[in-house]
Amino acid sequence: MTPVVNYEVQGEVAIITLNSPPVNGLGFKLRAGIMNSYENAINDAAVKAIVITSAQKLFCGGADISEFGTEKMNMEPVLPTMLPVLEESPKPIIAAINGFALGGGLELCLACDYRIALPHASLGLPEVKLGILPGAGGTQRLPRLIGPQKALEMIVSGNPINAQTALDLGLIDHIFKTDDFLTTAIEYANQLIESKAPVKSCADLSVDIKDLPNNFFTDFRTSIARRTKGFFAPERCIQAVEASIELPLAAGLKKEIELFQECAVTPQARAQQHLFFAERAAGRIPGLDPKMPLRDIKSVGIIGAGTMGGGIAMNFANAGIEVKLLEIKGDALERGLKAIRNNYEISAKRGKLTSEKMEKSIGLINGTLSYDDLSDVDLVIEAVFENIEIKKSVFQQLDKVCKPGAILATNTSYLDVDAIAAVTKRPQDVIGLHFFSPANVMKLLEIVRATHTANDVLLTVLKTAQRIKKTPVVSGICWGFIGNRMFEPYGREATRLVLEGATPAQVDKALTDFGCAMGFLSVIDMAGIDVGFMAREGIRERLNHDPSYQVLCDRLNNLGRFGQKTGRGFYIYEGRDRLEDPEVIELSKTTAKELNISQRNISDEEIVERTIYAMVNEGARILEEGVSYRSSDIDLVFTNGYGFPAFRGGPMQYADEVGLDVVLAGMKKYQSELGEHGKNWFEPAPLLEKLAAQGKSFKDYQA
Ligand code: T1G
Repeated sequence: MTPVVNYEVQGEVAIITLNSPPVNGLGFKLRAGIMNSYENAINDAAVKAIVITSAQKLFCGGADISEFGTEKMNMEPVLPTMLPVLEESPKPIIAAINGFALGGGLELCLACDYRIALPHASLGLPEVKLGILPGAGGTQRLPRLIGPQKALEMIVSGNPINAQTALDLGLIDHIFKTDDFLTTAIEYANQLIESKAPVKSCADLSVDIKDLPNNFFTDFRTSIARRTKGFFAPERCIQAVEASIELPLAAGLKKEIELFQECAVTPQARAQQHLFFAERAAGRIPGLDPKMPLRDIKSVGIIGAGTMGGGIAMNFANAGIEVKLLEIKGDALERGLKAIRNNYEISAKRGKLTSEKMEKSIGLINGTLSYDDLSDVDLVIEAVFENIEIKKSVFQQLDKVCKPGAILATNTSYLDVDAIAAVTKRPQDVIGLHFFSPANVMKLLEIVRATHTANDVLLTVLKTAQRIKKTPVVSGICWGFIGNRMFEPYGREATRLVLEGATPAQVDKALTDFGCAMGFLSVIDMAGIDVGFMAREGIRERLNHDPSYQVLCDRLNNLGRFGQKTGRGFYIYEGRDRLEDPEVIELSKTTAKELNISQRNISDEEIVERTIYAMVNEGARILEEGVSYRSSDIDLVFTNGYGFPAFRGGPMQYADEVGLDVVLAGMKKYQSELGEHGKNWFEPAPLLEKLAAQGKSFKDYQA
């Protein structure tokens, strides 16, 4: 068993090398190994300086998140105990940062006397993204080193800074361009010894507030209010940094631990840590060897230069991949290319990318009107009108012109990928790549594994999804795949509640108060009531027994009220204003009367329960059918593609937190209390019943 820490002495320098793959997570063993090595160095009279470095490709990924919630996390030496000991070392300690130094990994560096880095190193305190805050001195030491403004921005955003920025801020002492970082670090340590460089401690520093604007913290809170709405940890981060100004280090560290513990026990922290591991689990496909040879994707063809096709093209160009964008009409192609340039110019104006990067990306996207130009591409993505016949004819064309081994993907959001594959002679090369609009912004990519999709095709597109910085989630074949299939019952309940007497604004506010980015009725107005109507065409026979199913949407559609695009849907749109529409409320009243549905006052709690439980119940069916490999995949779909609050971890995580017994009881309550509607739609999924009876959670379920 290789030790997680190597210790050696070269001359007067002790070297402590972290060696705990994959990321030097500061679990109990590594923490104990560091402190044992430190004791050796302190007790060795020959040692005059200590270098801490890493044998991994990065320096340290922080505390071991997999220890959270276990007793190992509190087994001494814990970071808040050990770092002050290092900070008070009588011998200078040098942190040699060879890559990422994140969370506790950066806090370890802050407790050292000197910090040196390679040019590509990256330093950050991402704890807030896990629903917590730096709990080992980061909120106290960082402001002392780089000032409260920069420190607060780093801590509340959770985003890392590069080595040059760290040098400019005074967070590190030197950047070394070297192929032999260890030798360089030892030489640097010897120089410190020769020059009798002093040991340093943050305890001797106070936070420099001479340039701090008067209302800095109040203004900072206002500036982050929108993007941190509903999150618990950001406010505690601010309080911790305020403490760094008001309190001496030791007292500030105590305050930091109190605030850390306040965050650590919240459902939000569990939710965000759940999503952290979910992102990494999504790439693991049961039964597939991740080391299988993949197809080489050097160029991509995209069919359709509309909003989706253009957005998809930008993803690949941004990753440096050549794109051929095909349209059948010249003017449509021109419009598409113009829209792409316009999108880039908007981003450049916002400072999100340089003009040279913009030109480079645009230069990688070339338009064409001929399928023949796609004969050499490695991957084609069809993004034409959502009509199965049109898609079939496109795939027949692609089957003729594309080279053997090219991957043929459809961007359909709910049509049958097997039916599309069946018109080609190469169903093994066909897959679904469901991008979410706007495709160049939304992170979610639903990968639809069709019945005959080859394993290497699946793994190749998973890898490619990571290259274009998407969050890929694999779905099996069913109507609506994972997202839209679960979004349908959620939307059914939202519109049904309007029939039963809630106003669209009340339904939407209940959902945004729950944490959703937008309420369903606002979403459907934005996406287009006509789009939803067309999508439901594919499941009409399943809905016929329920005359009230989405009847309001159908009627608005037939009235030509498609939503934002026509200025009226569930709401009236005047400029940027979204206004309640008395005509819709009247329409719901008359429709309810027609259908013998009695209207009543409805609580926000009922709105949330009926919409979210209906979604969760469908998710249970999806798991049971094997359409999704794991509940955390479903959570990634909704937190990355549908505006479900990340601080709740996704619908399945939320249900696990509430308790499946509570969700089941809710389903049964509505099943019995809502008459015909309840009987039609609140039948609990067998898996929900089974897991609830076993006292288990969706997280426990493996297909
Ligand atoms: N703990 C446990 N496992 C971790 C981990 C961590 N900190 N970081 C990564 N892993 C696992 C990950 O799940 C995956 O496992 C494998 O390592 C490779 O990860 C006191 C309390 C470091 C930039 O938030 O940002 O310090 O899937 O695929 O792309 O204040 O991992 O192979 O089984 O992401 O090279 C704060 C989180 C902790 C950093 C490397 N630190 N990690 O990226 O590899 S809280 C973080 C990352 C804390 C202190 C507090 C990235 C990375 P598997 P990967 P990568």
